Amino acid sequence: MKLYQKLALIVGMSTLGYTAQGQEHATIKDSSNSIPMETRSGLASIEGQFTKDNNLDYIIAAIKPGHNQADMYLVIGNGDGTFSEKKYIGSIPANTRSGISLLKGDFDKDGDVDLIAAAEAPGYNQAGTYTWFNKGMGNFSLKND
Ligand SMILES: [Ca+2]
Ligand SMILES: [Ca+2]
Repeated sequence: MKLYQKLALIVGMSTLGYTAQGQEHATIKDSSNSIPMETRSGLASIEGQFTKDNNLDYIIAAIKPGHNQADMYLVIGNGDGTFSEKKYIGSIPANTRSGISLLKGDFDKDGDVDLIAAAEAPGYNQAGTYTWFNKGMGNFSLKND
């Protein structure tokens, strides 16, 4: 095979989403889910059993474009590697250039997996930490009532 033929093959494979070594590399079209995200900002995700149906779910959070807040979304697992449509959980204050941290655990011991989210508070040199209580089936609230 001549060099120009090899190069054409490599270019062709790249446009199909394959590298020359055969590994796949995703394009945005391959994304199973996407959320709005400020350029050059932080992103966080965590897996967990947030809906108590034995199908693993995940939560993803990103800085909302043009806003000093991080929006969090629950993506509910179908149990076969696919996921349902994302569901907006809520937001926390976050600097547009901040990173985000997510933790999970049943912090109030009621059987539902809760969420702790933290990010740099806009205008402060400190990170705010926010506890979101799972009311069951992935409905979260800052109030534990
Ligand atoms: Ca689940
Ligand atoms: Ca709980």
